[in-house]
Amino acid sequence: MKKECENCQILKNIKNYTKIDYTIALVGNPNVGKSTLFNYLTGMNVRVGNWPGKTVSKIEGFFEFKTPDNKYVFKIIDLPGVYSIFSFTPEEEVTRNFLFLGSYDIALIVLDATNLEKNLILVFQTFDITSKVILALNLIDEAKRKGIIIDIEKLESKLKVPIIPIIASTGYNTNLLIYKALEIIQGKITITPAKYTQPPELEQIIEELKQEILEYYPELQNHPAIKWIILRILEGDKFIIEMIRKKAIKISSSQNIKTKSPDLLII
Ligand SMILES: Nc1nc2c(ncn2[C@@H]2O[C@H](COP(=O)(O)OP(=O)(O)OP(=O)(O)O)[C@@H](O)[C@H]2O)c(=O)[nH]1
Ligand SMILES: [Mg+2]
Repeated sequence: MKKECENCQILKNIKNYTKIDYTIALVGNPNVGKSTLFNYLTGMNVRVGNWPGKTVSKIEGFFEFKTPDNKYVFKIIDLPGVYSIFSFTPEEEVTRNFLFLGSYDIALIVLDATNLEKNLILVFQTFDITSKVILALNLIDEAKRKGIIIDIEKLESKLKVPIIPIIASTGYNTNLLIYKALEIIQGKITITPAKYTQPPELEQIIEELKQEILEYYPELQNHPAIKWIILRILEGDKFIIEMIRKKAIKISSSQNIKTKSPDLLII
């Protein structure tokens, strides 16, 4: 088991800060404890409850994280819970648009340890959009009560992203979670999230379409989410198609792994 940063500290209810150092986007299926984690970190009191679909728009909060050498002000954004980011529902649209176009330094995906498999679609979809990700395996107290054992190291080696077991309702291991997130943001850990492949026929279609699109829109050449963009085009996603037509898709700060620059997106 990984050790917490013993001298690190989360300070909630912060009032006086002059600048925000980093932004975390909270992503996950409905009812996995995103708002519970948000409330624990920020000291706020947004709606939580044991039914899905409580958070319907994005909510911002702030906290400070003290390490032995420094202190950082974090903005954290609680996004609506979604099973996927195809943009079929208003919640999916909010979460998808923020993940793809918004300005954040890391996507923190909250997983339900009692229902892991159901969470993985969203995990892989998020990996397609950004490589700055960390996974929080929440509800491990419930999983233990139900006799569910998860081999975290094996799951980490498959997904190729750090996974931190937490209990959002008590704050257990949240120090370590934020410490690891900070290491990823600051490039101290480089991660390359696992990618899934489509059946070969579809992969070929994706590649052909990609070449065709790049001919007209060469600015998309190095876009890290290019495959995700192509899949959205294949689905007939009007919003994405319109953005490509307007040449409005640029690489946003969360997708730019090497440098921390302002959001480059212009709509
Ligand atoms: N036992 C236990 N319960 C938790 C934990 N984290 C959250 N919960 C409970 O799980 C339920 C759902 O939590 P929320 O924080 O509302 O979940 P959410 O992901 O924000 O849900 P939506 O906004 O609907 O997407 C609540 O009843 C919480 O009290 C945990 O670590 N352990
Ligand atoms: Mg919520």
